[in-house]
Formats: sequence, structure tokens, C-alpha cells
Amino acid sequence: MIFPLFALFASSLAFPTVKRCGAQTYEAEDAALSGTQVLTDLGGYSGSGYVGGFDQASDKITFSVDSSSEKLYDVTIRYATPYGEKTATLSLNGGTNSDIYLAATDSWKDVKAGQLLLNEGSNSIDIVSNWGWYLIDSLTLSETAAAPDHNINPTLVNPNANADAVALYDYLRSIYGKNILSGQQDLEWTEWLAQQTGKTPALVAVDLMDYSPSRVERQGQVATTVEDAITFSEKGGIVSVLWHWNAPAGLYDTSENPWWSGFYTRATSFNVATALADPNGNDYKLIIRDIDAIAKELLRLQDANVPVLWRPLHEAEGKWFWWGAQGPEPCKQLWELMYDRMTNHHGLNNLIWVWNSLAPEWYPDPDTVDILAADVYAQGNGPMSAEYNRLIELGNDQKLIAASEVGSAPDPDQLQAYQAHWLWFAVWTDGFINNADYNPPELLKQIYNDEYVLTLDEISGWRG
Ligand SMILES: [Ca+2]
Repeated sequence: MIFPLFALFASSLAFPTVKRCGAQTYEAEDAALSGTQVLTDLGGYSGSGYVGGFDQASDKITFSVDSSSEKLYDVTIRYATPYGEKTATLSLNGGTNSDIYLAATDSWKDVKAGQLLLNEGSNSIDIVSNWGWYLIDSLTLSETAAAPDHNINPTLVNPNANADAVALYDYLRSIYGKNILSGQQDLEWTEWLAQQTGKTPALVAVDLMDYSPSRVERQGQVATTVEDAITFSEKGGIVSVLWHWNAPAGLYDTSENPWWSGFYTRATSFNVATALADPNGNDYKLIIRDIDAIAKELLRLQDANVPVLWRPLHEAEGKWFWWGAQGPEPCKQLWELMYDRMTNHHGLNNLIWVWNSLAPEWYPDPDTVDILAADVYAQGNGPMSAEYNRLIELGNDQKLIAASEVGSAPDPDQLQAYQAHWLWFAVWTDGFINNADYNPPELLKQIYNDEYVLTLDEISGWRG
């Protein structure tokens, strides 16, 4: 969404020019305010105050910034969130948006907010409400240093990884930083994409949700996504698998929270912490039952020579799924239990393990993780550099990094300009891939036909 209001702001204030190599701080209280106010109640701010009052969706701060040439800058925002964690939207020149996560803090704190590619001359940078109810003290820009070479682990974490998985991993390493794989959630959308763009994605993601035992109990064996994965693999495509794990038990099954929404925290009384705390208890046995049921499906893929980018327990840090509901410790324990059970008990050697939260306190044993991933639903087809850089830091740049779910397919020009080396993107289904607010049809076509973006026809031979 674009707010065409910049012309209304007089540029009479003397804003400093970003100096080469130096960091330059812009005080929020000196910027152009729209629906927001200068405040001074919370001490410790810089300059003469700070800005709050983000209570309407369009409320914002607009910083006017000059750059001596087109150049990439690191962005730092000084903020406070006295009402708990929030998300803000950062917008450049009325276009590219990114979501900035603001962790809870009563006092002023800096957050790295990714990068912005400024135009030569004047630029406008907006901080727009999003969740609202946060306070902004200042914005600091410093020229982005050239990124050092990646230092990606040469081997998978499973020493017994099979030839299919090793071939895929070697291929992924070979393209990392040079290209991005196009990807789509659910096989059925590949035909739609072929009609729209003339291309088929290189990667398809499927969900094992309907193989969850608590769903099979109610609806029988209706799932076909394993077959979808095999079909796509036989065409030469790359397969990613996630699992909306319907809770093993304790489904409320009300009209508000029906059994089929049982992966949500709000839809079940199943407590992952107490279940894991008692290895002799029934809930623990149900966890193992479910892992074994899903392992059986993944073994079918192994038997069909399909290596799998395996992404269970996704978005845990959001806590909206039951596996994240009790905080990081039980979730990490569950991840490591699943890794051990699937790898060492079931002999699943076709899996490449994809961890899908950004916060350091949620990161499980790095020896059980091959790839780091983020799910990003900001509009505007931006490079998602804030999330990318958080994952570089999380994995010490030793893990490949993927945009495992996105609303907007990223613009390859921006990916390259921002050095955001996402390995793949996978756009979510109905409501996103076919929604012009997220993916304008012309841009989607451009993205799918860009040289930087690999499609199915361009990846043949990845098995070596
Ligand atoms: Ca200030």
C-alpha cells in the first residue's frame, strides 16, 4: 500500500546528509509526523524527545534523507515498547516495505532493521504503524560494509545422509548467493503459475497436516501430498515438506476451534512441556506415535528417491502453534527428539533439516539443523533483508538461508542490491500468490522470467 503524502511535507527542515562511511542519526522528533506526536515522558531519549501515538493504521514518521549516490545503508532504530513486543513497518520512498520486529523493552533499545538502498539525492523513509503502540527515538543509517564470503557447512548434519540428500545439498550450496529458487506452496498452484508466467517453479512445498493421527482418526486417510511430492520430484523439481501437526490429543473441537484447526495453540489443551517432562506418560507416547506416523510418510519419499527439505515445528517463536506455546525450551527438546527419532530410529537419511524461527533463544542444537528459514508476509516484494541478516547472525553464516513462506515473491533486482541471498522463496497459496496486493501479475511474470530466479526448466541436472 502506498501513501502518496510525501509531497505534502515541506522539506524546509535542514536534514543532515549521510556522510560516506560515517553513521548518521536522525531524530524522530525532528521528522515529519502524520498522526503521531512528539513526547518526552520516558527519560533517556536522544535529542529533544521521541515520537509515539501510533494508534491508526496510517500513522507514521517520515524521515527525509539525502544520499550522495545510490547506496546501501544499514538501518538501526532506537525504540521502546512499554506495552510488550510489537512490529513496525519500514517503507522506503513509498514502495518497498519491511516488517521490523520490536522486542519488548521498557527502556530505549537499538534494533537492527535491515538495509535500505537509497537513491542518489533525496529519499523518504517511513516508519508506519503496523501493530502500533511503540515509541521511536531515532533512526541511524550507516553504509553497509561489503559482506564477507559465506562460510556454509560443507556437509549435512546427519553423517548418514543418503546420496539424494547430499546431491541436493551440494547443488543448493553451489547456487547460494548466485541465484534464488522459485517456489510455491502446494502442487496445484504450479499450473496456475505456468499460465500466468510461462514458467514452473523449481521448488514445491507440501504439507503433511492431513497425515496427523488426530486428523486421520476423524477424516480417514484423505491426504495425497506425499504423492504430490513424488509427482513433482519425478519432473525434476525440488521438494520441501512442512507439517501443520494437529495436536495428538486435547482438541477442543468447538465451533470456534474445530478439530481441524488443532495445530493452533488456541484449539487444544495439549501441553508440550508437561508431555515431554514425563517420558512414561500417555502424552509422551502420543508424541512418539505421531512422529512415527509422519516418519512412515517420509520413508515413502525416501524409497522414491525424493530428498526432502524438512521443515517441522515451523514459526514456533510466534507461539500460535501448540509446539511453541510453552516457550523455547520444550520446543527445542521436541525438535531434538524428532531429529533423533527420525534419523536414528527410522533411518530417514533423505532429510535436510530446516529450522524456521529467528530468535536465538529458540535455536535448537546447531548439529540438528542444516538450513535456517523465515516466513515473511510483508507486502511489496522487498528483499526481506532484516530477517535475512538476523538468520546470518543466528547461524554464524554457516547455514543456508531460505524464505520458506512469503506473501510477496521477492524482486530479484532488490535481492541482489541488498545482498539478501535467500536460497529459495515459496509463496503461500490462495489469497497470496493470486492476490495483486501481494503479487502484481506483471511483476510476478518478471520475477519468474528473471535470470537470477531459477525455475524448473533451469535446474535439471541438480542430482549431479
Ligand atoms: Ca529522539
